[in-house]
Amino acid sequence: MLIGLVGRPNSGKSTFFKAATMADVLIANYPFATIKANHAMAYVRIKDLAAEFGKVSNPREGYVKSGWRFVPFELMDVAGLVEGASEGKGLGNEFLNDLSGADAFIHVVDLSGEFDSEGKQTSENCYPGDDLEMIENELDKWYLGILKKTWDKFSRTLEVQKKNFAQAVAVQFSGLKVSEDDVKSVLLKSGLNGETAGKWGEDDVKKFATALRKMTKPMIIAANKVDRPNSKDNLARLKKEFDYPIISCFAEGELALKEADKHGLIDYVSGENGYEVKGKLSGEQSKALDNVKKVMDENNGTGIQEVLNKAVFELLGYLAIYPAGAKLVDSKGNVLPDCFLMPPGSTALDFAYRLHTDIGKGFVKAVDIKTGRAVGKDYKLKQGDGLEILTR
Ligand SMILES: Nc1nc2c(ncn2[C@@H]2O[C@H](COP(=O)(O)OP(=O)(O)O)[C@@H](O)[C@H]2O)c(=O)[nH]1
Ligand SMILES: [Mg+2]
Repeated sequence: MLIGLVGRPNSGKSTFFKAATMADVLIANYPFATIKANHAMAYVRIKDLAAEFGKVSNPREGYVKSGWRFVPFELMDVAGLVEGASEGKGLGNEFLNDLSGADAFIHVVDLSGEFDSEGKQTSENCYPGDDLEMIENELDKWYLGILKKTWDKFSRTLEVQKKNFAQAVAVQFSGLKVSEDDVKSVLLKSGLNGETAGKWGEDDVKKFATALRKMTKPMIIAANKVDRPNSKDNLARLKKEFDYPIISCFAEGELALKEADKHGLIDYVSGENGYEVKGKLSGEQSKALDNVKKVMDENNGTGIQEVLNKAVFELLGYLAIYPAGAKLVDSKGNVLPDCFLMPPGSTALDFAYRLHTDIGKGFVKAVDIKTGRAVGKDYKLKQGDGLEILTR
């Protein structure tokens, strides 16, 4: 699973990315500071299952802190999108390709209104809803461009040869994580008929491209820079005018907290509305952290962890599942070392195969370690399950 950060230049994508991953990236208040896509691990936060058994887990990947388990997934930071990107403007098409592999987008929108659609500072209040529409437009045109490239030939051949439309579109969009089922469900929702694609008008093709984009690149809005003077008004208006999930964020604050935590100055658990001072703070550090705390208090935290959790668990519906032995420990004495993110609808058998093909093949039953109850191969996984798989 891969989630991509999108947004116009200077909205705070790299700051969000660094705060979420603590990877080294260039943060700068000039457009296109980021040129190549960066990939790193970000984390979703769930209850540490070991805590239910009076233990603390020993994650092989990710980490555990104050009873919370942080499970890694891949996050991608890309260059900013500007109007015309789908026609090659800005860093254009090449970087749209970077976005192909994403399962979902976190759209980092700048609430401050202090920068224009190209990320240049202005004295006017630039309404962030315009950025939202611009990005949507560019993404739609990107999808439309792929469809149109071969549409005429493609739709005619399909009709003549009575080929399967959904299958053919999925092939055309290979690499963009578009499945046949996605295409079928878009057709159903939009009332378009794939068998007569050759006769679709321009508007039908557009409508189809947009619906396919929305289905295959679902989006959540990280409304960033909530600390700025115009942000509150802009946020209220955004929430009124758009029906995306919108979460107000303070990426710069999250980054300051993570840095201070890393240097042992404070104890901060991402997702909490607060921190504990551990080390000796200079007057300046103390003041800076106080300012962060003020914004956090108004915003109920920095919002960063909430965005990550919502993107993975709600937008994409993934499930965090622990493989477990009867005593919770593996052969080396590690407590619940693994936790895997499974796609929505996964079953106990899917999970067994995720662990190892042999475990899938030899599946007899699974035991829910919270209840001790045995479940069969068709059992639908539930968020936070711990399962012991018994094999032949
Ligand atoms: N006030 C404020 N500034 C922020 C916040 N997040 C990022 N910035 C600033 O916005 C500018 C652009 O940040 P960057 O992450 O490089 O943006 P990108 O071009 O979208 O990757 C930098 O000066 C950041 O310090 C925030 O939460 N609040
Ligand atoms: Mg950047």
